[in-house]
Amino acid sequence: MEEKFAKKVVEVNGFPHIPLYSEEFTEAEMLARTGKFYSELSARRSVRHFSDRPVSKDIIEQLIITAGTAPSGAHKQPWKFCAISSEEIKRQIRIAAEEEERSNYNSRMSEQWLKDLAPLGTDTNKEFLQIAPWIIVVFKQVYELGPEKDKRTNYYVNESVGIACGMLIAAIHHAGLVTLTHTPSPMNFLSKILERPENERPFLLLPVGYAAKNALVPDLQRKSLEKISVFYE
Ligand code: IYR
Repeated sequence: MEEKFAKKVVEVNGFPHIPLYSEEFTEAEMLARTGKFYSELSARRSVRHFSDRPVSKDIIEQLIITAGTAPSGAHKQPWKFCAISSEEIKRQIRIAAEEEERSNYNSRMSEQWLKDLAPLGTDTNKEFLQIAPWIIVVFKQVYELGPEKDKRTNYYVNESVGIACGMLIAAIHHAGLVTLTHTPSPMNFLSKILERPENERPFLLLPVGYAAKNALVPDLQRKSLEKISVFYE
């Protein structure tokens, strides 16, 4: 077993490389695995009703480190995950998010937008921000700060952080927990409350926890394979 994971470092173009470790499956195994994975992820739902049941920091750490395995432009890993269980900080976030949402729902959002959201039952009340045991706020690092405070470029930041968030959401679901992609807009208040440096901008806010007992979710349908794909064979 040990040898399988032993790192044999070789140089390619002057940079260290290691042999790829990857598992191979038979066609039958692959079909079973992809089907099971689809079935697991297709059970994921955005949930707005949380239980206040605690989730350990160990779990949140594993979820974040999983998200951190995402690919990123030039491997710059331009993300920062702020995990908040402090009641006081959650309270501040809720108050500020609800204030922005009041402007959104009462004036910034178009009639059409409000109509599109109606089936989801969203409104300006964001009590889940206080009920969920954790809030993860994902920041994108628009540039990197070097040791002399020099600015170093990051690449494909939105794509990279978006992928990491997708992986985080999948990991949360896999853990048996629920989340919701909440995007109060504008989100600058999060930088202030969490005292983030100038190179970090809020990207996505995810309350994380157990679903409330008897939580209801909208009866949504997902687009079929035929609708979402085109094959060129
Ligand atoms: N940010 C608002 C509105 C909202 C917008 C979309 I697009 C959604 O899919 C859901 C909500 C809110 O969180 O209520």
